[in-house]
Amino acid sequence: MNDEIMNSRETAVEGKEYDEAQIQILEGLEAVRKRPGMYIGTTSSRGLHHLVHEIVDNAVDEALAGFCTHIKVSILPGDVIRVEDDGRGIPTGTHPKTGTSTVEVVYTILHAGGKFGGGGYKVSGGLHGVGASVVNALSEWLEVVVCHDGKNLMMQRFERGVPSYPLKKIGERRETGTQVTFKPDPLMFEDTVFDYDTLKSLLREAAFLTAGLRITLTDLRDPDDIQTDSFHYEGGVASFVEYLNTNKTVVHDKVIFISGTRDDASAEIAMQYNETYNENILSFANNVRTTEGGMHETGFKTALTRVINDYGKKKNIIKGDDKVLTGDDVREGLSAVISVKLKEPQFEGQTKTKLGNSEIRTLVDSLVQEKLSSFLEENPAVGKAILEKSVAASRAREAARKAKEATRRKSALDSASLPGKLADCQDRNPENTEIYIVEGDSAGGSAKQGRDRKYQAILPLWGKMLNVEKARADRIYGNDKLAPIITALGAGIGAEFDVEKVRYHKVIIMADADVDGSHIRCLLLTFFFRFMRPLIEAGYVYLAQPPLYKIQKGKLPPRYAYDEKGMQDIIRELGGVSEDSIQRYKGLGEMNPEQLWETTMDPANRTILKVEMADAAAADEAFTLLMGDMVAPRKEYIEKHAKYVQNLDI
Ligand code: 1YM
Repeated sequence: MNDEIMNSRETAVEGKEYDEAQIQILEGLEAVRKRPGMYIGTTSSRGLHHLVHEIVDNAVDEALAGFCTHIKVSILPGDVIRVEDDGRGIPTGTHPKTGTSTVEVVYTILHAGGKFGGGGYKVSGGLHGVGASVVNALSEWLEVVVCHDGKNLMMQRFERGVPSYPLKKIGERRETGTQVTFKPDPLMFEDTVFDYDTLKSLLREAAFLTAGLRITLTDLRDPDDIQTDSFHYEGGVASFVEYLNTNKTVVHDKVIFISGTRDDASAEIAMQYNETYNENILSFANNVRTTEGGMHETGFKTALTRVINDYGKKKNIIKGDDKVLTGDDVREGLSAVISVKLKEPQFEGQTKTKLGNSEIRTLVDSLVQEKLSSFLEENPAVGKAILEKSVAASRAREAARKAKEATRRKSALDSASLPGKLADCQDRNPENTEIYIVEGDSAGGSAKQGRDRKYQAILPLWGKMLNVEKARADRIYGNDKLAPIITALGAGIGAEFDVEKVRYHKVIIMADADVDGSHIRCLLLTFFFRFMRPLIEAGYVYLAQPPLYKIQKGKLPPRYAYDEKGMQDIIRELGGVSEDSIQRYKGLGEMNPEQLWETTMDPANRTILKVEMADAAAADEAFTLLMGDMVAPRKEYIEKHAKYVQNLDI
């Protein structure tokens, strides 16, 4: 390497400044070779193919500047790459700052790119905007052949980034242009074999992104099997979308095209719906694919959802009570290409393929808002077709969601851990449904037989409950008595509890009208209060009121009383009854299914008490008093109020 420095030095204009500049260049190239990943993202096959992209990018820029019409890429034997263009040719004159040729500057100074060669800004191409010098540093050798003046054919060779000799004349030529040939350094890459198809799609993409440019790819590695492809699209990104929709039935004939520029940034968007259910949005920043999306995609998606919804409402295609179309709805069957160009792209994300510049979101959003809205106004048939497609997507999604929920209910049912089996109802709309949490297995059996299975679910519980006041949330979760309640309600517990997800808007505790029943009620209410408080706040918790007495006089229909006074009233009403006509229920289990339905479950006859939380603090105190550690006051309270819950003012 020292020899090469010496060689270069011989060509120096003169003096110290030149030496220092040369040393800096060598240090720069050395840095690239030390940490190639920092400059090209990866040294995998992707990084290898990216080298081609970097060189092609310079030629594409020349095409964008309006001087180049055809780029040829060849894979030569030995996996050597050659890129040629018919542009102006890289300037060959002496660069004032370094005293070397501009060609050498472009190929040896990091980030040289468009900062050289005269004034005008050039967007930084390539994944990281690194340019030709990085490709040079990572190549075993690289040769540039240039005709810039339409007379002299100039050439320079580099080995691992270092000039083998200064730019020199090798002949004469009338046509201007640049030819770069390089062999990626096997010391720098995991693999140096090029994949034809990868290059093919990369170059096809580049051709789509630069309307009118022709790009040809030829594989000359095997003389018996020469492959070649040529890409040339007058329509640019619109052609790209047509290509994405090849072999698909399209919803509207013409691709919608939107473009605009603001400050230093520009955007081109093409979109067309097809009859599939897939979304295919490709985005690019400075011709580099942004697979992780970013601000340009976000701007597009946000504006698209807004514009389609607004249009649908305005044209009455989305009716008043229809759901708002989601992003997924409006993107179903959409093929789109978003291509933005900007001065200083910020690439973020795991693979550095996510555009971070927020000014681009605003640009794309306002372009889509303005131009797509007016397009839809001007093309009502297209607007209608798109809206109908989106509304259909929305309906399908809603149906799918319901189906999924139904299977989820099923799996809750299947759960082997349920101590009492949940008998679910048929209706899936929580607003219509109720669940009876029933004390005891026999009462559970009667309730299952007596219920209206369309909207009434039954969850029998047996045994004594855990004293929830003392239990922590994690123990509650594992508790085999409470777990089925949590599962059946389907809304989680504690901080995670989501009242929106509750599967029944009436949760009815049905327990005996005795002290044990009171205990169960108290435990359940404590549980709801502690771990599902919004359930009480929403007014979803109720207490069933089973009768205490049945009064049957002769052939008259039976009458039911819920307390002593009620019984006396009925007896008086009936003009007195015999002792035998009065039955005192000891428990819910004593009632047959018909009786249970008639007295306690039939909305037409039953009385259920809504558990209200007028004063949450007071309720909390009462629960603590009743269920906490202080046994004496609890005992006293329970003895005083057999049906205390009603007296608790909750
Ligand atoms: C096969 C790769 O690099 N072509 C190419 C590069 C340049 C120009 C033309 C060019 C640019 C400008 C003026 C300008 C570059 N020039 C420079 C720099 N093909 C390939 N074709 N004249 C010619 O940007 O003003 C960098 S790239 F910096 F020297 F101008």
